[in-house]
Amino acid sequence: MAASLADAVAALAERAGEGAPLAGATWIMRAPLRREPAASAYVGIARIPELRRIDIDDRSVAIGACVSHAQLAAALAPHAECRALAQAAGHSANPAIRRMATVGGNLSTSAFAAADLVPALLCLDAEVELQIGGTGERMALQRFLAHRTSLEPGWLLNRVIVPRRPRRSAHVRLPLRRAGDYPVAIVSLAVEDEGAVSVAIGSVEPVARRWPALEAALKGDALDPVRAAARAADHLDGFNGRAGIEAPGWYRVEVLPVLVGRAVAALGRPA
Ligand SMILES: Cc1cc2nc3c(=O)[nH]c(=O)nc-3n(C[C@@H](O)[C@@H](O)[C@H](O)COP(=O)(O)OP(=O)(O)OC[C@H]3O[C@@H](n4cnc5c(N)ncnc54)[C@H](O)[C@@H]3O)c2cc1C
Repeated sequence: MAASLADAVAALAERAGEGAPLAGATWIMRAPLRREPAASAYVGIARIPELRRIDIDDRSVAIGACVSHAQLAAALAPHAECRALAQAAGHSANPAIRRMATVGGNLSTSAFAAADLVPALLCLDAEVELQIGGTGERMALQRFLAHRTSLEPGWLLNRVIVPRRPRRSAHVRLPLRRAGDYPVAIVSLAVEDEGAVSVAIGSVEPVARRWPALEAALKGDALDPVRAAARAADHLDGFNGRAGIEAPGWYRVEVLPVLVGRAVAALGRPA
């Protein structure tokens, strides 16, 4: 169990790619069920004080990688502009998992398409801070998602930075049953006061992503749920839904217009 960030980075470097970080362990503990091999060593990072902090100032919310989903939902409750992220953290999994599961684990698990925090953070234009080969690097979350499987072994995600801007946001997910299921599809949506719209989709394709065609179609729109759903239905062409045990790929794509309508309805009125 590492006591500091420096210790964790050193321990991972020492194992030269044979070791992996262990945070809340809620994903790692199920490796045998997924028939995945365990790493030959794990470096515990959950007790590192700087990875457990949430720092909020006028410009940004900085979230340590080992902040749990439950901690994040509680800390963001008073901050309306981060509502999509608070909802994602507060409605994922179940209460026991939310107490253990961390932000860093959610973003770092490349084989997990249904991660709730990823689309919420994408629609809020989040950036990540990493330790790679002993140096710090900051990059847009979208870029991290594209590169996380090819980073130098031993990398560690330190923090997630969410810029604070006047905006409304919402996170809508569709599980097939009520509790404990991974969502079939996720829509996270943010609307800035001057009309810019961000839409991110999770669980539909192997990796969550923004939906630029719909963002352009909704920009400056008065944002009515029915009209937004119709615009979403006009822009489904670029999606290639993934097949999985909970749902076939075509279904994940077909439910998106309904979820977009629900997300717009969930935004509430402008302040
Ligand atoms: C019953 C159940 C239901 C669930 N439902 C949901 C759900 O509805 N929505 C959802 O989003 N998730 C869900 N999950 C998945 C949940 O495990 C992840 O969301 C969780 O956030 C993973 O975090 P962790 O701290 O437990 O990661 P861990 O299991 O500790 O690690 C996961 C992976 O990330 C790596 N890692 C961890 N931290 C870092 C870091 N800081 N830097 C680099 N790599 C790191 C580890 O090496 C490992 O490869 C569910 C899990 C269970 C067991």
